[in-house]
Amino acid sequence: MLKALITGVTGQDGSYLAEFLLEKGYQVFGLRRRTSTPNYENVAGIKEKIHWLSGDLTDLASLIEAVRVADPDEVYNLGAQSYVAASWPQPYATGMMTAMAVTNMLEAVRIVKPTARFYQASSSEMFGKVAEIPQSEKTPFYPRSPYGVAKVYGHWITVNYRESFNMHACSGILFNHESPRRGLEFVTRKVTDGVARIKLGLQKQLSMGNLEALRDWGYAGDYVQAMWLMLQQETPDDYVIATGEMHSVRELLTTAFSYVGLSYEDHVYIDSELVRPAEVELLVGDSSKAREKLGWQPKVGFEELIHRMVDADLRRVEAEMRSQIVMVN
Ligand code: F7E
Repeated sequence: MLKALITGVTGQDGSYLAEFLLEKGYQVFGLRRRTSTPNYENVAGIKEKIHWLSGDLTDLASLIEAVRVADPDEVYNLGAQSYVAASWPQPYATGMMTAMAVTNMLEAVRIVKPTARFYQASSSEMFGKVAEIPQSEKTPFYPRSPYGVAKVYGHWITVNYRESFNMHACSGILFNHESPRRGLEFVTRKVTDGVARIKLGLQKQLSMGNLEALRDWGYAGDYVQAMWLMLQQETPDDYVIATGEMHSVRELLTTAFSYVGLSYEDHVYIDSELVRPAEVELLVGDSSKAREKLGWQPKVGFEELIHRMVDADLRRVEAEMRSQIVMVN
């Protein structure tokens, strides 16, 4: 039986990947760090099937122990401080968790199980102030946030371990990918949750930042399959994963509000605090290498994705309202 170790397993991508690997018959090990209020919401359906290991990405000894116990064939490094806006007020912590932690994880693998295949969650944020449209594996990086800078480090240290130690290490340059499991602070989920609350009468207004930003939004469930495909190749390499379609935050608002018969202009106001110190204006990926070499392609389009997220948030908020009524009575 193949064994996989996932960091960030309770996050959006980690949970979809764990489900995908369990279905393929893998034994899945999940690294969890100690917190006073653990959150297993995303892995609720598979919590008992995951072998939990305690560790912290900033603590090499704990990672060495985790790799020793799991003895994995594949390691997926998805854990990080992943919210771009939080990386300005916490640049050092972001550097530790998003950049240096990659070295820690690579070191743990190199020391304990150098034959294990390694996946690094790299990001389209590395392209930042884009040098060309669309962005491919050959596009130079120009990060625009402490988060983007940290991800560039993570990418290059992964490439370096591949070239220095001949490790099977891959970097997946994933463009934005969303789902009902996306954290509420990210723009798609913030909007779909806001739409549900406004539709159900719990809220009237929604604060937003830059509505003109353009992103290439795909479905997280499609994207985790690309991670796995990268590690099944004989030769390790780096791949852009994207839909190739670009939409603005304004279009996201129109799509989500109109789906429930509302108009975003009646509810959205701009809060200048939400406008970032340096913005990534436009991202759109060219994933032709992944499509040709991995046979990967996205299945869920933009509209369907946003509609699914609105539906899921309507269901969740309605259920929360019902349980509150039950509690009051
Ligand atoms: O912002 C604009 C914001 O926070 C998207 C992470 O997974 O994808 C994600 O990074 C855009 C930006 O994602 C609001 O200024 C407007 O232009 O959903 P986001 P992100 O920063 O693109 C990449 C690939 C990653 O690697 C990251 O880990 O939307 N925007 N108004 C807003 N964004 C937020 N969050 N909230 C707003 O109110």
